[in-house]
Amino acid sequence: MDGQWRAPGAGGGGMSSSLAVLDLHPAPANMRQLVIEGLSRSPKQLPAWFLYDQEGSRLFDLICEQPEYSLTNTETALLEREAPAIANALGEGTLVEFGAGSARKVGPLLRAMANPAYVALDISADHLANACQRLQQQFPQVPILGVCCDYSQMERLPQHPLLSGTAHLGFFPGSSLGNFTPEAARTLLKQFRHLLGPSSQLLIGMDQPKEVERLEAAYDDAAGVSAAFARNLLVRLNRDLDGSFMPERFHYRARWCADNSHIEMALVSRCPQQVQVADRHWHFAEGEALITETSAKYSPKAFEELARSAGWQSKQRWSDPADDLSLHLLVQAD
Ligand code: AVI
Repeated sequence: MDGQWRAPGAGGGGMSSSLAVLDLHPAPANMRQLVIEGLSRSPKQLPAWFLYDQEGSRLFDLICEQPEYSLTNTETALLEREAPAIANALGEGTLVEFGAGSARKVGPLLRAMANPAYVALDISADHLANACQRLQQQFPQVPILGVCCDYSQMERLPQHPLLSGTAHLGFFPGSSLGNFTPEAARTLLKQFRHLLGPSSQLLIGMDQPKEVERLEAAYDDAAGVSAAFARNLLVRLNRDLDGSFMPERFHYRARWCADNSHIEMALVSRCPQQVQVADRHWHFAEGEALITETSAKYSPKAFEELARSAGWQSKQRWSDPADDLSLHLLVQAD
């Protein structure tokens, strides 16, 4: 393994010896190629992760504070309320969070579990170091490892004392699986199963279908933050791939597609226009959509079926009082 161990903030003093960050140097994605592929499709669609440059991440945090977008607050409250029961069902072991980001959801579990250890996997080295340091200050007794990696491409979890001889307890909150197509979601669930290994468990947060008005408002809030989040994609393409998008020539649309049980978010061209990006010219007809993201909602039954098709079996489920979303605890099916 060509990873590099370092204590984050080395030289800054005050770091606990139970915190380490391992940088596996994930290969940078070929954005140009992905844009060419995405804009050649019909309808045009780009990978959702393009939305998350620095400004996009800031806007997403702001979306989570909008009254219409209750997912984050509901899941956080559910985790806090049910942490003792979840900890009891999980038993002892190492929590492995996939795409930990700022790791703001794991706190209640670390508080409730007996002798927890925590491993955060994320593709952004900066995010990871900051999140791990903040958590270590909050939980000085918990051994923490940050791993900078692309977990979707990883062959195995790194060899490390926190990951050997302990049960692996996967954690994937935030309904992030909903941003994948069902096929890609199945592939990812299989990858989690492979990485976590036999006898592991996976705790995963999934948003559920609800009234169309509520869903569409959650993804098109009155303050316009969701729209700004989508439009920032064009700003990013202009900056990173020498694009010529004029964001004001697109309007934002979020609509529920019942057939796919997903919200589709798109920027819709206000007029016929020609745009240059990734060294090519692209035509947009008036009313033509560029899909920026989809967000699938799974009923408990639909999610359990998806999980089963990826080799996971449902063990327990916790839900908020309105039954808007679920935390599913899965165990390996064989
Ligand atoms: C990250 N993910 C679960 C969000 C969602 O609800 O699908 C992304 C998002 N995009 C716009 N609003 C929220």
